[in-house]
Amino acid sequence: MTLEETAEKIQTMEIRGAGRIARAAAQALHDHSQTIHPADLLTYCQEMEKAAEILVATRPTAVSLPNAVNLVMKPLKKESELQSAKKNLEERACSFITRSEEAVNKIGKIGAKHIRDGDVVLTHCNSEAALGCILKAHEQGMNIEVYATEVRPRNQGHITARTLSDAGIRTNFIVDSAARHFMKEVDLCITGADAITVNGSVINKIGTSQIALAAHEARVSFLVAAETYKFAPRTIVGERILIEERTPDEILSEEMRKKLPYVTVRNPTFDITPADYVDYIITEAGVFPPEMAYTIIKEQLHWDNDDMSSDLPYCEEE
Ligand code: RUB
Repeated sequence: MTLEETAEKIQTMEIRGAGRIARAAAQALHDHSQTIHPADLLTYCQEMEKAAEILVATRPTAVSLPNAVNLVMKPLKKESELQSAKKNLEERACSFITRSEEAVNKIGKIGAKHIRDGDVVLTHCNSEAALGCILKAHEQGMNIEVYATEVRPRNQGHITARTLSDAGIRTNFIVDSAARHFMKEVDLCITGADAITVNGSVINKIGTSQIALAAHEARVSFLVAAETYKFAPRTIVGERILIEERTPDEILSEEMRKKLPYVTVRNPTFDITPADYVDYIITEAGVFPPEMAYTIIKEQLHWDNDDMSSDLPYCEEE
C-alpha cells in the first residue's frame, strides 16, 4: 500500500481506532522509506517529512498518530549518513508497531484483573484496548455480560458486537441514548481513548462523556484502557486537542438537508470526559488515576521540555 493509500484509508476511516491508526502510520513511513531512492540524506529527510505531514493531517484528534510519527521521525535530526538513517528509521517504525501490539496485550491482562466473575460491563465504540480487557476476562473463564452501544453515526458498535459474539460473550446491543437507562444493570464501564490530556481528561468517541456522567451518577466504575502513546505531551504547554468534526453526510444526506434550510447538522466525532468521571486509566505500564497524566507523559513517554517545541522540521539544511 502506498503512503497516499494509507492516508486515504485513515481519512475515510477504513483504518480507524487510535491504536490502529498509529500502527498504520508507522508502517506507511517504513514502507515509504523503503520505496524512495533519494540521492542524499537531506533529500531523504525532506521526502520523509512530507510523508509525515500527509499522515498527521489525516485525522486531527487521535494523538497516537502524531506521537507514533514523532517517535519514528524525530531521531532523524541526529543522523549523518543516508543508509543508516534509512535503516534506523525503518527499525524504529517496526519497533513501534511491535511495542504497540504488546501494549494492547498487556492492557488486556491488567484490565481483566479489574473485572470480576459475573460482572456486567458496558463499552462504547470499538476500542481494541477496551475490548482486550473484556476478551481476556472471558478467556480466563469469567462469566461476563456486555452492553455494547451502537455508536452513531458510523456504527463502530457493530464491529464490537461482532467481536464479542464471535468470542461467545453474552452481549446486549443498545442505541447510544439507552446507556443511562441500563446503567443500573452495569457493574463497570470500559472505553478506550484517542487522547488523554495533562489534566487527565479523556478524549474518546462522541457519547463517551454522557456514559461517564451516567456511570458517575450511578456510582458505577468508569475505566479507560489506553496505551501510553495516547497521552498528549503538548497539552503540558497549553496545546489543546482539536475535536474532529466530520461531514454532515454521515448524519443526514444532502438531499434531506436541502429540505431543511434552517437546520445545520453538527457532527463532532469525539468528546471530552473530565478526569473527575474517570476512576482509572489502564496502560501497559500499569493502572493510574487520571490525575497522574503529567507523570506518565514525563516518565513513560520520556518527553522533556525540548520535545515540546514544534515537531517540524525533522531535518535541517546545514
Ligand atoms: C475510535 C474510538 C476508540 C479509540 C480507542 O474512533 O473512539 O474508542 O480510538 O481505540 P474512530 P483503540 O472510530 O472515529 O477512529 O483502543 O482501538 O485505539
